[in-house]
Amino acid sequence: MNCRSCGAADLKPILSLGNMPLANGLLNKPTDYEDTYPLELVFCPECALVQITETVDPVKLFTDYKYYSSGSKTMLKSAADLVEQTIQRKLLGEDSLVIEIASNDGYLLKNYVAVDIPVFGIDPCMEIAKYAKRVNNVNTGMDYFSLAFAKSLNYKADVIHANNIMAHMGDLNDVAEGIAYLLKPDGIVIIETPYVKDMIDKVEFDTIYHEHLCYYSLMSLIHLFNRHGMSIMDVEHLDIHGGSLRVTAGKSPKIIRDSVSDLLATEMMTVDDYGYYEYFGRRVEVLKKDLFDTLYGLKLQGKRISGYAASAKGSILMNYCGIGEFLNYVVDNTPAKQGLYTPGTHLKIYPPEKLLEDQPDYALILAWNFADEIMSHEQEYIKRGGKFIIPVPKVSIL
Ligand code: JHZ
Repeated sequence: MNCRSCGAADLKPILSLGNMPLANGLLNKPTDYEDTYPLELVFCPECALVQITETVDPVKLFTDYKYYSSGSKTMLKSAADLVEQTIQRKLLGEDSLVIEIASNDGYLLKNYVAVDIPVFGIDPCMEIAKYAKRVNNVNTGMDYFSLAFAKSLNYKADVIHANNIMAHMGDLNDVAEGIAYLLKPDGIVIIETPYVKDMIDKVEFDTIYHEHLCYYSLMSLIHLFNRHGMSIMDVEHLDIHGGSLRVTAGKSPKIIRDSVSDLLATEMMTVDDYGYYEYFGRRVEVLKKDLFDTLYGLKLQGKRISGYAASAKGSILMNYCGIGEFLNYVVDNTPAKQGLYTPGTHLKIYPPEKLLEDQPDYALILAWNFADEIMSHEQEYIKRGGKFIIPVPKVSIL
């Protein structure tokens, strides 16, 4: 295959996770049939984009999607803070327009709606888009974003948000061109995406799944956006989702902040160098063995273990590490996921209340990115002697 961004042919292998089920492919019954697909991570030496080779049809991935961003207080706060900053930065008001690509349940745009700034969300998942309209009063178009979609709208945006969606895009150049088309001349696009350097440094291998086609560095984003007449004006490194970049780009920015050159300097000889990825596979193997041995040891002692969070990353972690048989069930606060079964491992998903009812000895946090938030509202479980296991970046028991 050729690079999804620059088209170069000579992509270098980084890691193979073998054949994996779809990470959000929750099952109605434990006996339901499910497909698996290869999960191979590669690196483009030309533009530094890390990507997977397999492209699963987005219709299979997103038609029955059950991820609601509002499930995390951390996400809600981060979105509210970003909106507040953006309103001040662009002096937005009733005559402005804010568009969000993959607006999910409206968790971000609702903050603009609350202060009467016009918004338009775009999201292909019908149930979630309906929820955004019904619950958060966010006007949402049910579709995949593309240049053609951008051209079908007869307005332009002051601000475009694209949080946790660039990773999911197969045709990056079409999406970037669509963004450039949809921006007013002085409009800005604000993108948040998991940072590949955090993924490698913190062994976050379970964030590799078929939905995530691309794993970005600042450098790879610069290559992409420059190709479509946009420049990155500033960048922030956030803790969210295990480490993310928040970049702001525009068509003719007057100022490029030092944050861009500063972060770029730290990326030289790391994310742009194939050698940087050389030991990733071995570090993943070490983590897999540690996690397996830890859980196996606990089972030998007769301990009961549950999973906490039916996350996409949890699916990959459980399947790749072969630990599903050690867990009795998984709890998750998303009503749409409760009662279903985890992909590959077929564990039943219960509401979080099950943890106190059942009081397992250990709960493995499968959304380790929200470990603090999860533990903060499970203090009673801890008081009664329950312990949490955090698998990434290294196995720890708290
Ligand atoms: P979470 C998601 O991946 C989906 P996932 C997506 N593909 C993406 O790009 C990345 O994020 C960045 C539950 N939960 O966010 C809710 C509790 O039960 O880590 C969710 O099901 N109690 C768009 O799925 C799951 O955990 C809680 O207190 O790997 C979180 O999944 C909290 C905070 C969450 O990402």
